[in-house]
Amino acid sequence: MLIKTLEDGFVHPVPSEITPAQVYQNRRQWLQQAGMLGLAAAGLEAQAQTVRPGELPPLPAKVSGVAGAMATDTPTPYRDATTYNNFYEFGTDKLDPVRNVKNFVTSPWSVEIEGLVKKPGRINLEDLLKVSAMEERIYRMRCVEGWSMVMPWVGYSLSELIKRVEPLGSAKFVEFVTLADPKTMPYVGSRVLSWPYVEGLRMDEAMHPLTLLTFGLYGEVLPKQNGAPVRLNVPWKYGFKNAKSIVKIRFTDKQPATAWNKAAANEYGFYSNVNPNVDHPRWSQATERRIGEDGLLTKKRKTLMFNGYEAQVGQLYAGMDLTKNF
Ligand SMILES: Nc1nc2c(c(=O)[nH]1)N[C@H]1C(S)=C(S)[C@@H](COP(=O)(O)O)O[C@H]1N2
Ligand SMILES: [Mo]
Repeated sequence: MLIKTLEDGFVHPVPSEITPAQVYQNRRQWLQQAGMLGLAAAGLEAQAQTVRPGELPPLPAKVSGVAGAMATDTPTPYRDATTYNNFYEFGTDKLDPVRNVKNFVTSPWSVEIEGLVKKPGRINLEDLLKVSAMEERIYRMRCVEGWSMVMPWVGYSLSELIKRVEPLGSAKFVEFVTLADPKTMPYVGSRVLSWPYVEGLRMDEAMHPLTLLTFGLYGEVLPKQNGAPVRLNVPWKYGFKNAKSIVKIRFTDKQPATAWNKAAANEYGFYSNVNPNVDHPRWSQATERRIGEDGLLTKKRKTLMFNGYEAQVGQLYAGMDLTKNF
């Protein structure tokens, strides 16, 4: 296994880092076998908790039953998943978030529900965690920059929360507003993006069972650099749709103005569905480099339509011209 250390940026072998990912992989195989044999859910959960990295508080979850939610790809090693990050509030280098999150305060936390909804209001994180049972999901994640990861998230379908707050019939889109605190996020105020970082989904995308409101990674609460304490994960879209550290969810009748679309509308559309046939104006989107697999001789992978989730989400875009609605 090749690991980039924070200090020197060099890539060297760190054999001790192999273990968590391998153990995790074995655990998943065990879970699949146990599942096929019909073993008790309690036993599965007990097993699930034994192999978390142990760096953060545990967030127990059952294996998701949602169609497509458990990719069989090998999860990206914990170390890579928690050090190679995009979180521009903490800097634009991949290693900046993990270096700079020290003063980021993620507790107490609450999320404001706003706009075209019957039950607006502020929900404390503790209550948000209880809206639905936690599920483990293994998602392929594809960054618009051309790399991908496989992430074992913990959370529940966003639709569970949406049903709870009862959107009005006039609500057509959901907007996600994230924290922008210049005191604890050193790059808020920099001119790379306009802050706060905002993302959005069409209502049917937000209601799709694969759209995950995420609280954990690798069986533990989210590390700060991965968007603690609550973020979004929409696995068939480019990574930038997955707003981190959400503070507001707003229901609207207008397509939200999103951070990357505002920054460069010709490069980042509202939909941002993973599509190997629609190139970014400055580079191809046909292939990807999977983080953790990057040896000198490792071939790039072919990027799949809707990141491999076409069977589950293709019908959401039936009849749309995806070269125009990119
Ligand atoms: N608030 C906020 N959310 C964000 C970003 C960001 O800069 N700020 N970057 C996005 C991008 S480009 C990606 S690829 C993913 C990365 O998530 P990860 O670091 O957990 O892999 O977060 C997304 N969510
Ligand atoms: Mo990204």
